[in-house]
Amino acid sequence: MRKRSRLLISAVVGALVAAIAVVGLSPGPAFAHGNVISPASRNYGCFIRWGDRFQDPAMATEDPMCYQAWQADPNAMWNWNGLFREQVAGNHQGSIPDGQLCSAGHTQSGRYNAMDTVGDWKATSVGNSFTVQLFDQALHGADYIWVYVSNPGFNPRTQALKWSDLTKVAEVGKTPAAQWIAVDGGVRIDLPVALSGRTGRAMVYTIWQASHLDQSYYFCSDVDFGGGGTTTPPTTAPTTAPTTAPTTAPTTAPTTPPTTPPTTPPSSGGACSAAYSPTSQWQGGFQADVKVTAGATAVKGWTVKLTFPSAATVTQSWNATTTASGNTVTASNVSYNGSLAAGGTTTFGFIGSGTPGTPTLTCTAT
Ligand SMILES: [Cu+2]
Repeated sequence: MRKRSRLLISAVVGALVAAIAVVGLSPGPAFAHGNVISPASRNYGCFIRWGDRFQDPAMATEDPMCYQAWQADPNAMWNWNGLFREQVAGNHQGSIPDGQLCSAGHTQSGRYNAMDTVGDWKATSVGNSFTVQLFDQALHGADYIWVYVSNPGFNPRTQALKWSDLTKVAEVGKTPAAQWIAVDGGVRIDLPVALSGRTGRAMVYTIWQASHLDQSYYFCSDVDFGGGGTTTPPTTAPTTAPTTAPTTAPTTAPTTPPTTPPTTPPSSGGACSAAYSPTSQWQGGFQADVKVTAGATAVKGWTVKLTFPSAATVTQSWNATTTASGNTVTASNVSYNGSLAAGGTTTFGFIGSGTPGTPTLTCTAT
């Protein structure tokens, strides 16, 4: 990436603006993280637009880039706060190949790979002066935050992003979470960016080095500067960025069955096992994935019982039907993921309230 644009970026504003006193915040739990909420990053934008109706077939035509991303891995959106790498030691370019910037170099076993897909992602309309808002659910704070904008001529609809496409336009150094803006569910920091003469589509790329282990976050936000760009027809981008913290969970459970027909179940039952992975935690709630693995023979259905140390409530689940009673959450397969080949796996997830601790799991196959 070039150190500075020679042409069109007239001002580089690295100052952090408001630093509001934060009262009563305690250090965040290790499993919560964050994202750029404005201009919304690719996966956060897909989560906000479609999280409460991610099986709505309208997504395929209204928002095809989100559609391909949801199809590729819905956990990239449910876990919108987990797009990071560890142990990069500041060598961002060396760790992330060109063309993989939006997935942080296929991080997290490839969960976010679809963020790299080239196409017409929904873009946020911005002026030449705009603000990047980074939401930090875990009160990590920052060792530093670097904001880049793609150079004039780069077209995110037809080109994969490379490091050489980027120019740094804003940065902030060591900034503890106590100096960020307190918002619902975490803290936010605002980084002003001031450019000039920009039109059309561009990518904003944000690197957040959290003050938390060696954890580096990478976010692609599609923006549209509007105005006269010959390659830029207007888009149907959302015009209003979220100004408050995101909610931590979609509020409406999916009701539409998936379009993939269930496969014919095998005739005999077998054993299964289940493994629990907490993916996120915040004050008053948590999110977890459970991986179900069939045993030596195929199964045609499964039920996982999670017994927590204290009472558990499920507020949202996906890829399973869940019920909670006392300390126990019972999750059963849905129509499309009950059949597993021998050794086959599937994953379901849920959002719970409270802090019920780590469960013990049993898996029963049918
Ligand atoms: Cu974190």
